[in-house]
Amino acid sequence: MEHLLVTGGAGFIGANFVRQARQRYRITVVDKLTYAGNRASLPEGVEFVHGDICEQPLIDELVSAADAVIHFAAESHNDNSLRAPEAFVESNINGTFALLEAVRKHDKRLHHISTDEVFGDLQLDGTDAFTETTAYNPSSPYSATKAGSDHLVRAWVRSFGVRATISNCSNNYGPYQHVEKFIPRQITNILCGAPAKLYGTGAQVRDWIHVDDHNAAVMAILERGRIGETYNIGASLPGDPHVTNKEVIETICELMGGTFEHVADRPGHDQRYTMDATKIRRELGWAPRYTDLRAGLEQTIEWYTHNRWWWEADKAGIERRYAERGQ
Ligand code: NAD
Ligand code: TDX
Repeated sequence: MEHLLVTGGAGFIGANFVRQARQRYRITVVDKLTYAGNRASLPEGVEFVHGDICEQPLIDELVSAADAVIHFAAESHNDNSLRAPEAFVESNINGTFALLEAVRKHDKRLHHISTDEVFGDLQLDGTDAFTETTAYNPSSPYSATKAGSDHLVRAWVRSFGVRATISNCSNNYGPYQHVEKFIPRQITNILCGAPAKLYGTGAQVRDWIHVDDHNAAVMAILERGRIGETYNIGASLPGDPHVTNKEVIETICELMGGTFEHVADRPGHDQRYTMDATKIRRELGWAPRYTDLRAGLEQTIEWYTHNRWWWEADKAGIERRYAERGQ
């Protein structure tokens, strides 16, 4: 494998992946540049195609020229999926379908990036975690479309012998994440002199992982994963204490000298995600390098502080939309 086609490479995780993978591979990025895509997140010199993964002829041509496809492209924000779900069905389901047809036709390797949210949520006071065999039970339009895309990938593996793998990862944080998402929204609020905004009570739990750890796991699966398999990716270990949204926001406020306020809760808000990533640790020898969330947050705060040029143009519009919903 020498040449990777990276879908959604101008988004948060995709751009960080390209930065990591370009040392070892020739890379072509295809990205629609929705509000979430930003060419400035990509390093100079990466081949870039401005296009939609739903366009079958374009995708066919790009897939035929590559050795493998890493599929990040998706509508990714739960809150948007509650307001306008159509684009989620289109990009996440139809887009994955178009890619699957192309990799089937040209017999190319595919790695499909998915989320822990396909499993639904867990009770706040429990100690259980999602494994690769947990039944799918998505809550939001976003997670339902990601679940649908995972099912399509599995069906194309079984029915047509497509050489694909899937990973389901927990919440990512790090540089180049859009300011609509939880951690960058709070950091940039404080940088703008506004309070951080906590949905509801903030008792909800997410299993935070640094984006570089996620991408190192993706690389391990691409290079050593077993075809047809699904791998959970998450940084916490069984028995680790749960980290609530309120604790994350308090840490950010403490590190930055800011304050926070409670705002309207998200309808249907998933309570807790906890990943059991034993399989990828055991089979592929992957382990996260960022095991201290506070240190990872400090580094992320530093990045947003020194890269205002990257996020400032998006900030006011995003906050206006949140304000319309009391958030
Ligand atoms: P993002 O919203 O930052 O980036 C998505 C990118 O895909 C953007 O550049 C956008 O322009 C592009 N895109 C969207 N629709 C497209 C289309 N039809 N054709 C071509 N390009 C299109 O998202 P992200 O946070 O980087 O997430 C990337 C992937 O990882 C998604 O599949 C998401 O479901 C998954 N994921 C994200 C997280 C997380 O915490 N952010 C966790 C687990 C899994
Ligand atoms: O301002 C906020 N205040 C707040 O309390 C925002 C934007 C969010 N929240 C809460 C909601 C969630 O409990 O923080 C938590 C994280 O919210 P998001 O960043 O919107 O992430 P989440 O909905 O958990 O989904 C994320 O992880 C899984 C990604 O956006 C998905 O793409 C990924 O699949």
